[in-house]
Amino acid sequence: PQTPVKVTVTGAAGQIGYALLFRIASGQLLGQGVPVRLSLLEIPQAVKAAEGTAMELDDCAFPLLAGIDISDDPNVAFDGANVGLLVGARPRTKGMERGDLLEANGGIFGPQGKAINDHAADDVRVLVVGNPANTNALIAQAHAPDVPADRFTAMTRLDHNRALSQLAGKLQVAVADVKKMTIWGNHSATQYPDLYHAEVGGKIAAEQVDDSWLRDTFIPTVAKRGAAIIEARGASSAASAANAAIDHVYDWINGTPQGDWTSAAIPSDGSYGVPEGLISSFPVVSNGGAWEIVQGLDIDPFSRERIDASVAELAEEREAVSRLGLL
Ligand code: NAX
Repeated sequence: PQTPVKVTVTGAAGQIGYALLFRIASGQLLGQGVPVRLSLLEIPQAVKAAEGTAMELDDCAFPLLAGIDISDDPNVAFDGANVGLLVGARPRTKGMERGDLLEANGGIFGPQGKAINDHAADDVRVLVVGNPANTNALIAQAHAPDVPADRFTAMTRLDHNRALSQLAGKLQVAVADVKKMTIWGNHSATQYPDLYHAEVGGKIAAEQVDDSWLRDTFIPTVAKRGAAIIEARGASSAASAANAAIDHVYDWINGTPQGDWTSAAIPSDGSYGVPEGLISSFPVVSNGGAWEIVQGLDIDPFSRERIDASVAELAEEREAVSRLGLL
């Protein structure tokens, strides 16, 4: 029998964790037929809640679920991990300065990066969901010098899926008819969802919508969708975030479909003028193991300005965490 793939989920007792774990255990993360062992990392106060979730996972009797471990120690939780889903983070609370937020998260993602470095499996692949996701991924990566840098990624797949859905709704087509969507930059309000390369029915999406819709409705709707969900639901996106995490890892491991690409924040190699090393969102394909940035796209002046603004924000975040000694 196949050795189970070990998937470590941090923040396992949180709301994204609750939406994520059952889908992983059912086989949707790795593919049908691949057994999985779950490792749940929580802070001590939330271990009991994680145990409750584990009881429910047991009660599903998932045929692919080979076991569940729960710990409040990253060194234990990441031991032998093949996939790390870093969901738990310190949220911004009232009156908190940006520096405080970055510092609090440095205290989480630094030690987790080191634990991954010291204990994870050689093929470990990491997706950071917890915000500020791109910069948290950078901090974790900086503490894992023995792990190839490209194994650290951050999630912009939810933004990508939101963009697919908004465009499909506008053009009254199926989501599956939209190809080559791209989110560029930071998972923040400065992100740039790009319709100048997206295609619907083989034609460029930007040519099928008004400029004013693209600029004044589409971009802000995608970028501010998280806030709209909170306003409507009274809680932040959870099931859709979990779904995007599943999509990201599934495609990373199993490959993206021919003739299409997706969006992921991965370490820049300098492509498209994004400074090397920043973990920024790009159009990417996977060959079934590694992400590659789609090359050779022409960037029009409007897109250039938007990409540069979001990348500048990432560069500032990197500066700030570097000054705080978190890299
Ligand atoms: P919750 O507050 O429901 O859950 C977070 C969990 O993390 C809690 O159970 C907490 O105890 C745990 N935690 C905190 N510090 C930890 C540590 N050091 N080690 C292990 N666990 C720890 O938040 P939830 O709604 O699940 O969101 C989790 C994160 O995802 C947040 O940072 C949120 O901002 C971020 N998001 C990112 C998205 C993205 O697209 N990249 C979208 C959804 C979401 O907003």
